[in-house]
Amino acid sequence: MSLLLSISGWSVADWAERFRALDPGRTIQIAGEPGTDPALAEYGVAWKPAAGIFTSSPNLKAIFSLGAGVDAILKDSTLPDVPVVRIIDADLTMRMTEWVTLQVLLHHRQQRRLDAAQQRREWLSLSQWAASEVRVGILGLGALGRDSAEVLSRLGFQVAGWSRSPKSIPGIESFSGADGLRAFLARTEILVCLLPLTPDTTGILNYDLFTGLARGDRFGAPVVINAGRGGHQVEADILKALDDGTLSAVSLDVFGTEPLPVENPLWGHPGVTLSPHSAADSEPEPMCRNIMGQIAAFERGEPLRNVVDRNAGY
Ligand code: NDP
Ligand code: OXD
Repeated sequence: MSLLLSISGWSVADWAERFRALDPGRTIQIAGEPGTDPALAEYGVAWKPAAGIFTSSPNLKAIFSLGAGVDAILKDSTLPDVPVVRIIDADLTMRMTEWVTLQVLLHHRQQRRLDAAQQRREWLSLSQWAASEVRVGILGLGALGRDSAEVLSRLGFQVAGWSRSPKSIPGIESFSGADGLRAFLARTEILVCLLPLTPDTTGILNYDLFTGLARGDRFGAPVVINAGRGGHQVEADILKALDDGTLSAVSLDVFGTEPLPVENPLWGHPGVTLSPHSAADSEPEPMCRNIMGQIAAFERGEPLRNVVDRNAGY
């Protein structure tokens, strides 16, 4: 009854400690450490795992992602044919909803203009429009997109979402599929991306898409907010769109290369608000509880929940 942890970018020792504390009877192994025997592993636990890491584990029953996004796991062509389970957890969802709400309000309340005025010690009186006048559109109405949509709707924004399949969520206008994208964009002033990274969504935040967004007089030009994955955005197109006025501002949490290299022009662009892939951190305590709870249920004979569709890529 062993877990094999393959985690990069975060402290694997901290995660191992949490898992051990929750289930002292279980063997918790760290991939690549001396003495680790991958053949013992029954469950894999992964965040940006090393390619091929689970190929020497013939007894593997499932792989648990430590995040909501599984793109870094699924890109391993040697991944064994076992269920891949992603995180859906109230703690993670609330963190993302906080970040999305923060960014929408930052642009809606023109906070960056006020920050600049403060630097100049200028008492800047701006006229402020109501949330009910602003149309927010969310790409991806899954576990995260839906919660953000509902909270923004409660704040009074006109909210719509775009997903693969149509949704029926009170107060949220639903658009779906390739056919629904243009109409969704045409009514959207603030665009939020909470899509998974798949072959279908790679590069979706590009210049052509930006030109399809609604141009009201409130923001001067549309705003784009991305907390999905860096692979969704074409960074050169974002810079071009900011510079020629196609977009007025962007908030980005994710990047093609992370950490974002110091020489990347996004760092210093006045239209860009950045955070370091921290919109919704996977907090070890609730995530480990979630995974150990799933394993306990699975070992009682219950089905695994939140299993990824490997063909769809999410
Ligand atoms: P879900 O799988 O619950 O939801 C994904 C949504 O995207 C669904 O509504 C799905 O449609 C839609 N979708 C997928 N592919 C397409 C497509 N081709 N066209 C239209 N809609 C599509 O994912 P989560 O909400 O849990 O997470 C979303 C992403 O957020 C993660 O994959 C990850 O990349 C990112 N993330 C980022 C974090 C950060 O800190 N920056 C933290 C956590 C997650 P349908 O409902 O019809 O299936
Ligand atoms: C996730 C992330 O996918 O933190 O959970 O990016």
